[in-house]
Amino acid sequence: MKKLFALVLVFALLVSISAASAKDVVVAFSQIGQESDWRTANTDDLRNAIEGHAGWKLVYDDAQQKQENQIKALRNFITQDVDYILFTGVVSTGWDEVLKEVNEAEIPLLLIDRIPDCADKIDYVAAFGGDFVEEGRRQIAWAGEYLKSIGKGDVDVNIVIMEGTTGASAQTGRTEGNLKALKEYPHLKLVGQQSGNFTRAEGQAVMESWLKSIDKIDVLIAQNDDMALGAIDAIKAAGKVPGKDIIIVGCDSVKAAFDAIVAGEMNATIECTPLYGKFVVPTIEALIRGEKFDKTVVHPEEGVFDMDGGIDLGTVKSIKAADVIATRQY
Ligand code: GYE
Repeated sequence: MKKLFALVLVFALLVSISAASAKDVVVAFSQIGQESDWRTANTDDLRNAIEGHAGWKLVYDDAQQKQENQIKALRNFITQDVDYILFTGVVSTGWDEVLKEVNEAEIPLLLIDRIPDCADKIDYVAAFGGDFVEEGRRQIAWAGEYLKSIGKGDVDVNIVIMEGTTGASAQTGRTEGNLKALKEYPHLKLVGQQSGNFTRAEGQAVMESWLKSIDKIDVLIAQNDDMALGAIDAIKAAGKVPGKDIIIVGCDSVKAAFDAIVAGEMNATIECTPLYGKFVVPTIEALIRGEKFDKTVVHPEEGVFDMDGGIDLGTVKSIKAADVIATRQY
């Protein structure tokens, strides 16, 4: 018995020595900040995926919405000689130099979420992110098709577009999709277009000022759910009924938006998933095995959720939020 115990002890010791001596895989992540529920879910998901992986370590940097902080973080990652870099840029321009430095340091780069404009000029392994132009198209198409479905397809309707952080690819892409799709629905009249910076507080403030300066607002398109939720507070404070007096379409499909839809205060949300851990982990595992990638671009499949379901947007049909709320992960 004693011998067996000693043997087990030696074995355990050997295992722990080999585990400690194996070099950790260091994955560094330059995150934009924490402006929205989407961003929190994105950070949590990647943190869990990487820290939950045996032998992997996360080096995390929150840039607090500042490009210069992100540039500093990337240079720090290079100095630390991390093994892999995950990157999403607060705005789409101004990354050429620092990402070339990442390339020169031969650190494999994985782009997630907002893809920088210089992507075609640099090397990266893969890019995982939403199809922002399509998301913007879906927002307008949802409003247009919904109005048709309630017999208001040929009534003039006033619409406002609340944009995300100016210059972020999530904003430029969604705005491009919004404006292109508006041409298909000539009864939707654009009466306001302003940034709410992807935050609840700014969404509320912009809606407050619109309600004072614009006579009639029928539809709010908010380029993320947080701004839509802030706007709901402003609409209520102005004595109007969100979801009825003003139709509200958000983007992201975070839990709080599902709650608002089920409560009848918001009409629809276009999904943009923040859950990239399931793409990033297998990619890094494959790189470790020696597999090669060449700028693989993946837009995850995404849905549209609303009060009643059944609105046909061509590429996708909406699903009733109440039917799937229990299955949502973020
Ligand atoms: O929609 C918004 C977030 O880049 C897709 O950023 C992301 C956007 C998301 O703050 O809520």
